[in-house]
Amino acid sequence: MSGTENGQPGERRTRAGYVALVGRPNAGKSTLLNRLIGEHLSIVTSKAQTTWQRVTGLLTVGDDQLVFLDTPGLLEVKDLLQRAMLGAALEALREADAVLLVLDGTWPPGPRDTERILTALAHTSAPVRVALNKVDAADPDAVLAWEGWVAEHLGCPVHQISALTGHGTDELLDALRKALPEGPFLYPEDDIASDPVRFFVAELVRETIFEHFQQEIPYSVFCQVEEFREEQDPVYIQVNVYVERKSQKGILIGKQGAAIRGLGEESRKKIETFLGRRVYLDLWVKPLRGWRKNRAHLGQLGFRLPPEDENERA
Ligand SMILES: Nc1nc2c(ncn2[C@@H]2O[C@H](COP(=O)(O)OP(=O)(O)OP(=O)(O)O)[C@@H](O)[C@H]2O)c(=O)[nH]1
Ligand SMILES: [Mg+2]
Repeated sequence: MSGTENGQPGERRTRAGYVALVGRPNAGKSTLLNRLIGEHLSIVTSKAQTTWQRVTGLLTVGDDQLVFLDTPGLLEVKDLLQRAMLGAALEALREADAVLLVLDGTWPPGPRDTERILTALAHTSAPVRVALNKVDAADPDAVLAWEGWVAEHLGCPVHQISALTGHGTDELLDALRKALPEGPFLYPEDDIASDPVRFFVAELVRETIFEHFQQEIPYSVFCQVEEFREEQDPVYIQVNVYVERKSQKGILIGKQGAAIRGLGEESRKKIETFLGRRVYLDLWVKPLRGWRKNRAHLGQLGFRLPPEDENERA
């Protein structure tokens, strides 16, 4: 017997697995992913429903590799885009080796949270860990309410953390490492991301749109890299900015192009920091009528949709 089951003496015993970050919109999932990875990988804004697709962040520490899956918030589905968003969160739960439920300590739990969170967790049999986030700004009554909620529904310990300041995140990471199954690494040790660079570039433009515009505009816009010429200096990047209605094109462009110029400048700076190179950013605003509700458009924009059902009004 060569004794491989328990490893040869001196052989490296590693743990590796997928850790899905799930929770209510705006709970701080993406902030926490970025904190754990140490990079601004997943876009963060003060508005709810910022993340629309799964974002993978890789962290290798010692003999452990964590493949974090940041997901869209568990929301009430009102249109086809939101179906795709919820679908992405549930898919991550089904693939997860461990689940990190992120709770927002600035708001107490409500009856809808209970239903949404428990329905979502029914999609996984993986061990669940709980982070009560935003303790730097939390309301003590909300913290107590969440602790009672977790004791009642999940019966597991609660890690009080602040993804913003880093309070408690080292201890949380230790707990997540212990929840990983034994197995070989899934990615090279130095990698921090597995999504294409084009995805991150488009997301940085979308993040800036969330910051610059109010009301329905952030939720009506999707960005896609159309051209990426990295052999040039500066790198030439064309991003298509799709809007739902023609009237929104005017808002994005602004008086004499002032709004789009500001958007372009700020997005370019973020992309330059991300790529570590000088960038020429070309933003093209294009109407794509009702794309949020259109199965073909969503497919073309890279969203994966669950199969059609009779309630769908596309
Ligand atoms: N005070 C405080 N604010 C936080 C903390 N973590 C996140 N936030 C803020 O909460 C807001 C939402 O953070 P996100 O990371 O985008 O939340 P999310 O859960 O990814 O949201 P969705 O993608 O919309 O589901 C941002 O304004 C963050 O700066 C925290 O620990 N403390
Ligand atoms: Mg997010």
